[in-house]
Amino acid sequence: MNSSHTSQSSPDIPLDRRQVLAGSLAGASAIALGCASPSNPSPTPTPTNAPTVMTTQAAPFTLPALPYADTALEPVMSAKTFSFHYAKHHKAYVDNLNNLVKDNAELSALSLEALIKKVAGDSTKAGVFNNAAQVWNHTFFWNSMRPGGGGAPTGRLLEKINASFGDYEKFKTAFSDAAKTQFGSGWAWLVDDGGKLAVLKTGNAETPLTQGKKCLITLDVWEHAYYLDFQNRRPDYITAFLDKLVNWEFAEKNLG
Ligand code: MN3
Repeated sequence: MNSSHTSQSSPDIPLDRRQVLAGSLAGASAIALGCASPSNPSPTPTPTNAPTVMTTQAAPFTLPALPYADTALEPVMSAKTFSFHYAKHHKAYVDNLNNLVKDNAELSALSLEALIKKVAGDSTKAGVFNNAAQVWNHTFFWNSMRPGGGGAPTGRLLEKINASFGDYEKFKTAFSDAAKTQFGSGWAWLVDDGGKLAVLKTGNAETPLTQGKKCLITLDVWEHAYYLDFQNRRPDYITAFLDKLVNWEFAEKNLG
């Protein structure tokens, strides 16, 4: 645990570094949750709430490559955290989801986003919803950060934040409060709600996708997201996200 701030990569990380780098070079617009191959090209994407992450691919879903190397966010978020949070937690949601829908022709024909919306609120499909939404939320979260990120945005996004919250500092306070006060596991979000930006928090796997809101940025506040690097200090993790990691270019793309 005391090696979590080292910049050295751990030998036990089950990631193909070349694949991760390829994902980084390809850029966020090429991130796919499906299983595109040269012989099975992706269909033309249709507009979604999150066009830079989502595709129209149906099951079986694959774990998308990280948009940067697993060491790229050190020392704030360590490769060791990625070795668990991405390579084990995120992967498990993908595997669980594929197992849950593989014998259901209707559900396995849907894109991830359509699947999430289809089963939301259906108590008989809670397992499908939880795993599908966690696949989507985590992919969105990796893209909500970048090396050298953080600080106030500029341009159109800053204007929208100022118009919606008063100024950037008031936004930071609102976002931090939501992330701190989400009791137990969940997520903090910046969303576009009909042209006005808002901060939300959701529990467990819940996502603003199902509320018809356009997601701009998210922060995972499950303990597995920060315990290796920050132990119990969730407020320090939130501050580090906002000051050093948040990817405002991704948020601006999501504004559309
Ligand atoms: Mn997580």
